[in-house]
Amino acid sequence: MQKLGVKLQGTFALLWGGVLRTVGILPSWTLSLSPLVKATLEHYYFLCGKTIKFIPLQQQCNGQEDCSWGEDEENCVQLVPEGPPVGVRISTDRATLQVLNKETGAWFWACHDNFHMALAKAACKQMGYSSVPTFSAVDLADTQGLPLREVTLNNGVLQGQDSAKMLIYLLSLDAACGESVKSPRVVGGGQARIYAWPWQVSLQHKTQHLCGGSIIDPRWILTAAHCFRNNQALQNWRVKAGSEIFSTFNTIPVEKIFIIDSNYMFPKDNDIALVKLTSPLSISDTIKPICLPFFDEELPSNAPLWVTGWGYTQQDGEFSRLVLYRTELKTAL
Ligand SMILES: [Ca+2]
Repeated sequence: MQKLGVKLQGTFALLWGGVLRTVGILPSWTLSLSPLVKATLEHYYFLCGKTIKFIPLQQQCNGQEDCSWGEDEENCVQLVPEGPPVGVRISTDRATLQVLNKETGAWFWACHDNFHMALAKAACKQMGYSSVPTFSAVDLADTQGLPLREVTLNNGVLQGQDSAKMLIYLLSLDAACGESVKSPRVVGGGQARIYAWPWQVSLQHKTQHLCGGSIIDPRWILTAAHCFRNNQALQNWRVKAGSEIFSTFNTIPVEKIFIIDSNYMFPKDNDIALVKLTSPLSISDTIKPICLPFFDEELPSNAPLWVTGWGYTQQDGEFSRLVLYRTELKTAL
């Protein structure tokens, strides 16, 4: 293995020198390499583009800038420190809006009085939604001990002011989720159809299936942080949606990957990652978003739980392929 590394270094240095003499322009050298040589180099080395310097591939995304300009750390999994909570949230109880008083840390219901579209858009933007919301008033029989307050806008952030009015508004986000064209789903374990689980995607690393993921938006996939434990370079990842059978055809490159905890070597509470795609998925019968739970969502006792994932199967002892499976669990609440 070590001999191969030494030999490659000599090979690319020789090629590099020859190309430099041939084209005379440093950035053009890669165009002159044969695909085989280029693929071989990329298998062992990372090219610092601005200084035309090779570094061992293991030094890409290792947390240290080994290229003079830090290119080796640019397209990697990004750590997003856990920050303060978003100042608005929607209760699962008829999708009513709550706003956080950041000074006291207490939540209050948003009152419908003087509420307008700019406030609704600001609330959605704070929660990460860009679509245009709709809203209306609704009587709230049970305020669960939270006060009602009119809300105003301050630098794009909703804030409350004292109010004795008793109307609350209902916010409706036009984000269809959790719907499949094949329902109800078959009870028990077995091979799953993508029509029944259209949010299921395959995360592929160097064309190998490594993890499953769920579509939460045409540009975003929810998955586990530990999938990227040893695979932090973005260019090696692609996402396949809309198929229950493993395929590397028509996969989508990854633009960014976010994790919220650097200590994700092993699955734990914060084992969550968000993957942003370079281009949006086309929503169809086989590609649809899953629903995220509301902050106060509680599963009823004995609610069915489903787990879907990819695994190999063998048919007639000859043919092996990676297919989507599902199995049913039971809550123990
Ligand atoms: Ca590095």
